[in-house]
Amino acid sequence: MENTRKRTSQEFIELEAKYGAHNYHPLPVVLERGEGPFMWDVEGKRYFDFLSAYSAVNQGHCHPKIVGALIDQAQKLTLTSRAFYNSVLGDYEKYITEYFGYEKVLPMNTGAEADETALKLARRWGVVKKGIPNDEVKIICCEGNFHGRTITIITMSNDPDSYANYGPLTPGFIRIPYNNPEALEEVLKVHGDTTAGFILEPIQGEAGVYVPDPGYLQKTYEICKKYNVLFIADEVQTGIARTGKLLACDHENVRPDILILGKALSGGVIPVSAVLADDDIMLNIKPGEHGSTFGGFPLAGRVAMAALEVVREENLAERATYLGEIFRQEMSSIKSEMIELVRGKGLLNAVVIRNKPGKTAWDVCIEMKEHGVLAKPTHGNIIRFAPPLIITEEQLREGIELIKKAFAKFE
Ligand code: IF1
Repeated sequence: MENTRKRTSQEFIELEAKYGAHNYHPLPVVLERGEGPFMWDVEGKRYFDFLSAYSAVNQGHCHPKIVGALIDQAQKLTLTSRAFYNSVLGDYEKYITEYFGYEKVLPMNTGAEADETALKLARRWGVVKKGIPNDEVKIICCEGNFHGRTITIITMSNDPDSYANYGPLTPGFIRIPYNNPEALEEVLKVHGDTTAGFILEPIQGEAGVYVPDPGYLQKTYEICKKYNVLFIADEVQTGIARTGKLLACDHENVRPDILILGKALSGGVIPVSAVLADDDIMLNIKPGEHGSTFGGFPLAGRVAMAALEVVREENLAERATYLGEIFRQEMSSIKSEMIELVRGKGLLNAVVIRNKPGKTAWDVCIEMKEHGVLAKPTHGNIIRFAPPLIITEEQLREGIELIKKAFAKFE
């Protein structure tokens, strides 16, 4: 092993370039410690984390209660597989189903696995309960969606970066415009009899924090009920208090037939995802017909219960609402020709950048990094801002001042 000389950021970046797949283009910063709303790089520089690992770190980095649950369980029993029972899963299943108000939960690990599980549950319900011929089952999805990176999930995408050149995709999907209830009704008039579900993000994250018009969730939910189609909400990114309510669907009092959770379900400590539904949907999958080695393992159960307790104990939804108002107000006050608009809900916000010749959203993110704030562009000209929900008002205002200084560099 090399001597104990501290390696530089550049050395870590070169290591990844040499030995790691090149499936990302990260901002040139190498982080080694996180606490609350902050991360520190290997040179010891502190940053405000305004991405929160795409809303996985809502409870803040290394939350002591969540890490404590992890450490405690890790010293007892980490994994049994579902071949056997364990002393954590039942308590976790009771806790999370009561927490969100559903009869059953199917525990998985990543968001993509939870989305895949939701699609299987919907298709299985469509065949078994709605009587749709197996090869004709359809799922309706939305333009601009992001639900993960598996072959079936990228089939739903209309972003070539997600789906192009991966060979034949999965049949059975119809894509409609987002934020357009009429488009859903039109498709269901034709395909309603063979459609099992409608899957959507209540706010489209990757698309650039696209907040639909008020009433969109309620109207599409009602259309789904009219045609006996399951309303499937992917709250992997918008859930767990991020938008100012426990779930983004709560803003319109819509109760999804299938609820998909991930990311902050574990506070960013280990991958934990979950699909919630009632018996009529959940019990169509029989023993041995779906699963995962780690799905619902004891570590996940303890970590997720701690992460959900933090959401309540620290009033994260209320904080997201109050602090989000401040963020949008302050960002909208910046006089910069690069800022086209500011949009969002709770602490899930985005700034649409008007690129200048030779100056793009990426350059703004690099400048923000220099000023001690980390965020990353999506789709080239949109910067998503999603700090941990535990950030204090004072810290948020300090971070906003740094963001303002970064934008000032382009005037
Ligand atoms: C990457 C995007 C965000 C998600 C929603 C399911 C998943 C995600 C609404 C899948 C995951 C992550 C994936 C990560 C970057 C990030 C992302 F840019 F890719 F699109 F957040 F917007 N549903 N989103 O946002 O969950 O399997 O990742 O646990 O792939 O680069 P996962």
